[in-house]
Amino acid sequence: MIIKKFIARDFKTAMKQAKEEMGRDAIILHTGQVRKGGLLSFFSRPQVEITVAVDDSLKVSSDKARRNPVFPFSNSVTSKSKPVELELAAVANSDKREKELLDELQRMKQIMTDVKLKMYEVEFIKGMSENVQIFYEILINNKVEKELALKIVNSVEARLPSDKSNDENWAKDVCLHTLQEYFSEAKPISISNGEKGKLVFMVGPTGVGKTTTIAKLAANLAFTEGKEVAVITLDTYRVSAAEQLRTYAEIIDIPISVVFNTFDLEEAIKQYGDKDLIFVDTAGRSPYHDEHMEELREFIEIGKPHEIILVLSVTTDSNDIKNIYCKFNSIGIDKIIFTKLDETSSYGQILNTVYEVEKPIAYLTTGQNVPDDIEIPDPLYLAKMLLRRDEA
Ligand SMILES: Nc1nc2c(ncn2[C@@H]2O[C@H](COP(=O)(O)OP(=O)(O)OP(=O)(O)O)[C@@H](O)[C@H]2O)c(=O)[nH]1
Ligand SMILES: [Mg+2]
Repeated sequence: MIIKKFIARDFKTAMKQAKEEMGRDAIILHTGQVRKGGLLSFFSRPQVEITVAVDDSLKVSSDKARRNPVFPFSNSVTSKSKPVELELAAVANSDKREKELLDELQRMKQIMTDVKLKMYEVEFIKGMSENVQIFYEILINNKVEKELALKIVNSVEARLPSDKSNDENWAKDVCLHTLQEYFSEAKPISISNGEKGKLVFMVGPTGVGKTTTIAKLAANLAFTEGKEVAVITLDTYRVSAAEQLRTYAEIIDIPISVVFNTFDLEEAIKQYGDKDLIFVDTAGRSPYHDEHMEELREFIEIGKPHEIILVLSVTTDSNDIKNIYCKFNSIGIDKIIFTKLDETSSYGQILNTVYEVEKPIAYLTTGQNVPDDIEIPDPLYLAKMLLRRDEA
């Protein structure tokens, strides 16, 4: 990349100079006015300064291209000395170059958008009261996405009475109130009176805590609420996976079936028809593995669950969470469980996800202990978590 400044008495002249020297592909990075140096500079007429950039590799190749234009198919007629393959290679090269150019432009566009967003952010935040600026920092440190954090603090600022803008407690209350509005009421599994055979599928990527969460829920429902619970596992890929659930089932003293195909699934569901709740544990799926997703879809079509719960770990990056959600949502998702809250101090992923996907949270899990480390979060609890400062 070559970057150069051109100064002239007006914009047209500066542009002409730039084009002559840098070529037609040059991009303007900046324009402004300058005065010539020296004692009398203050009284002199301002001049126009433009800063332009050009990709140097592009300049050479485009100059060459202008000197030796490529006419893809004319050579086979006009010149027999050049083999056709050479011409094709030239076309392929020029296509490759064009793609590189487009990629480069795309990258520059992204940089400019980022710079614009940064400038907008600085200006926007500078105009807010100090307490709101502090909350913005807390949200960002909690990994709330920038655009969402800006939206939130903008509402907070608008709601904060002007005579209370320096009152930290007022600002905090308004912030908590605003954040709560981004969360709907938690929707834990509920079993209506007389309802039998409620079928709940637990799905999600590998290792997020599906089996452990089923064990926590089954134990709580059986011990605390006196419900009759059964579990079915479709995770037959690893012997240890079925054994893990079997061990929990034995401790809780509930029946378990290991199911290998859709026929067995139908049978097991019928068998447990008189139970209050049937959990179906599924094998961890890479959402990018179409074959696995298809298999899961078949089980869901046959099972016809009352609820499908997607289990996500808060230790997963927000963008990955969104991709995972999109893939799993093709089989239908009713609720979300976020796990491993004990493994992070930033909870922005939760807000970023529910804001984007608009699905209720059923539970949060906060550790490996079965059955204790599970909670039903209300919106105030979630809002408080997001305003927690990392004391470290
Ligand atoms: N720290 C922490 N660990 C958890 C939590 N929930 C589950 N785990 C741990 O995460 C690991 C994986 O848990 P599993 O329940 O086997 O996860 P899974 O989603 O069933 O995994 P696959 O069946 O392999 O896809 C285990 O070591 C669990 O103890 C949690 O809330 N916090
Ligand atoms: Mg499992």
